[in-house]
Amino acid sequence: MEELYRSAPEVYNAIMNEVEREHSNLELIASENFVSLAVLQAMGCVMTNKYAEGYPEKRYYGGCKWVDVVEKLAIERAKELFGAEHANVQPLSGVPANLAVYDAFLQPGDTFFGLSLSHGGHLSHGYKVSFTGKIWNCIQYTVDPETEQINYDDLLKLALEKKPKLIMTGASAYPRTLHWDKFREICDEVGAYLVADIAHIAGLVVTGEHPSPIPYADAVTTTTHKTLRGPRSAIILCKEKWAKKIDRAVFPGLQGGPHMHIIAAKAVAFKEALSNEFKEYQHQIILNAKAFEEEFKRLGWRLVSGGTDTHLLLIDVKSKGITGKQAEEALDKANITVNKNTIPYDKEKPFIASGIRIGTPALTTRGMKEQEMKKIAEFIDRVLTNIDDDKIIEKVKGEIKELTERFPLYSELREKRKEV
Ligand code: DSN
Repeated sequence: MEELYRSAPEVYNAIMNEVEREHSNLELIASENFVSLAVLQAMGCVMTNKYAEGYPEKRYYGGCKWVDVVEKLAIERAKELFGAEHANVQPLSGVPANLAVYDAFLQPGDTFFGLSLSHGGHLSHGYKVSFTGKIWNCIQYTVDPETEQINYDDLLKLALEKKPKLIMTGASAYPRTLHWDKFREICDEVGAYLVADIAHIAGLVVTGEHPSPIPYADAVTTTTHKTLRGPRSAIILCKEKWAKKIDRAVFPGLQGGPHMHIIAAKAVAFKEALSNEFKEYQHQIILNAKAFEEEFKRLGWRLVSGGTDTHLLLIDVKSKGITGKQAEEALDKANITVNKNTIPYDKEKPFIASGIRIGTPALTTRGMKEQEMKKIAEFIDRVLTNIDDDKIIEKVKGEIKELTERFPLYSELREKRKEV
């Protein structure tokens, strides 16, 4: 970072402050993680300089010999990792990946289904303020009011009535297993494409901790920076018969030049994800989430759907009289980072929300295990049951400092920090 320090000290300083923040906070945002230094180095490489519209060996620019090497590696590793017939590694992020898939399978105005945002879905699954809810006619399905889980019989009834051309599945705040075989049956009943957005659970899927949609879905999208622990980006996987449609939708349909430095970093991350350590890491993510489930229940918190099968939990903080916003702000003061989140049938607006979402991928990367999760659940409980007591919050913050010092993050960067 020496050159950065010399040429843009104010940016260097902000970056180093962020390194310090990541080290000294307990990161519980379920969609975040900490990449390896190898992934970071690839993201900061000279391939950012290169235009490479097209696909390997079929580019619209000269000089693509070495970017072809990394894109082919990323494609082959993605196919191996997911057991997929075809991979497109060019989507810039999750929303563009979803847009490309809709464009491949739908005409403007066609009807598709997506899980409602406040029931765990994502903006790009057809929410009204997203382009995905404007270009296409999206009908949002919901979870069952009793179980707070997807009711596949109700979904079939809705599909028979509305006849969607595509059903988007997957979620951003759904703590339970997604049953791809049941989604497939519903799609077959009405002749719809099945698409799975596994952004949150991709790491769990490739290591067998969650069932894989690959055998069932026509296309699968995923970001690469959540449980998969790669650079901030996305990929699309599909059956060979859809390869051309998907590739054309990504380029030239939606995007121009692919970000080759990020594709290089995806190739690095996919190699890491093929390792045994990654398998153990994903298993620990689940053990840690289960430890949270047990401890939060013991402390008397209501968990949406009663618990978790994945890396995340939704805590209904309104059941103890506080809003998600208040909870997020109080926890922030103690250096615990979470996000407020609506819960199914929430009466609060998304900016206030009745819940918080917490996830274990980032802390598990730091090496924390079940006993640390139990301690952290207790910290959260202490803050949330004393949100107006700054003394208690300050005390918890002190205990968190001790904990984070025992699990250092990015020491290589922090030790070389220069004063600006
Ligand atoms: N923003 C991501 C999340 O937090 O789940 C989804 O894209």
